Amino acid sequence: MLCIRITLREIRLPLKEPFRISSGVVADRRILLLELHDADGARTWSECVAFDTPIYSPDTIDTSWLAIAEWIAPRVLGATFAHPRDVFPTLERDFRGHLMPKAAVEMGCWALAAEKEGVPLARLLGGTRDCIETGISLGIQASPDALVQRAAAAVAEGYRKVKLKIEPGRDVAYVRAVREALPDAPLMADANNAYTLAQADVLQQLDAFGLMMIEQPLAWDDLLQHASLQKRLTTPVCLDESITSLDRARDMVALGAGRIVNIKPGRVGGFGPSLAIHDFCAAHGVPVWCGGMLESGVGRAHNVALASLPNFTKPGDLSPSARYWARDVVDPEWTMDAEGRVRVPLERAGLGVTVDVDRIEDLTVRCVTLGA
Ligand code: OSB
Ligand code: MG
Repeated sequence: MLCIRITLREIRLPLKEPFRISSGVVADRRILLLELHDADGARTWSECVAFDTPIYSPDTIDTSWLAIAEWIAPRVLGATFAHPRDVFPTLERDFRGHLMPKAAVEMGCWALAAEKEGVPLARLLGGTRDCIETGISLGIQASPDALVQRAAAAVAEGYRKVKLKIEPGRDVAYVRAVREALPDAPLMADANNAYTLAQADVLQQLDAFGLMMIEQPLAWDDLLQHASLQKRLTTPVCLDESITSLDRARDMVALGAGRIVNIKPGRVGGFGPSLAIHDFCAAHGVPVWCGGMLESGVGRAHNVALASLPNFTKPGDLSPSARYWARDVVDPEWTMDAEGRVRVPLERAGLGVTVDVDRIEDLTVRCVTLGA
């Protein structure tokens, strides 16, 4: 695998409606896309999933742009890797942090290798499924009634898991209202770090609602306090932000800090670390599922490929394109069937969808080409 050129592009893609989590709002999505080329004319795309402010992790669009241009791309461009799994160790050895830009380059290298070898990305990663159950993530709403409406519509559409974003003051009453309206629905909650251990009593009240899991209730980089919390809850804790590497997944299991892992490849530095976490969790009986970062169709292609691996046993946050965008940047757009499943595209090599380069050109606000 030899990548000789990477074009960085920032596009603006307005969300159909703003998405609110406990730490902030995403409205006009600024998206960093990468186009990667090898020496033989193969090319493909990847997406850096950082937001424009550090409301989720320390990475942002602008720090990621800098990190790729200054440090990450120079390590990869013109360097021969026997296998794309060798890219992450090189980046990890030389640079601290900047996991999302590392992931964007590393995942692009996997997709480039898939193109070159003529295999679907999902198969190069070791995926075995041909369709994946889909969950929806519902942002914080203005009232419990508004949330009930959204959740009921999602269940009617076929979604197999409904995730309710919560924060202090918009938690127990909101979740109770949804549970009363939808007694049998597969529900979960995601707090994006909005609580402290001192508020464990509120989280304990959520045990009454039969949630599949509660995602990242405490600090974004914490494991120890989550372990204390998990001991006090019957609902499984699922970690998202805190799992930034295989080591953190090992620590989670060793400490009992959670029982389920949300794997977002962008958060852990790419597919290599994602596969390692997937395999470790499988060996320890810990289910995983694929989270989302309000990606364009390019990032979704990478997530769908990863989620086709066997231990992704819970529905992924893989909503269809039309939920977020008036029009996506891939053809065909991502869709979901009436049973809430997204199909893994296995007919074609690489991403399995066509990237609409003309549309991306129209949406581009900044562009630079690195390499030959
Ligand atoms: O914690 O999973 C999260 C969106 C923004 C920030 C954090 C999260 C999310 C989501 C979106 O849940 C899931 C999706 O892309 O559909
Ligand atoms: Mg989350």
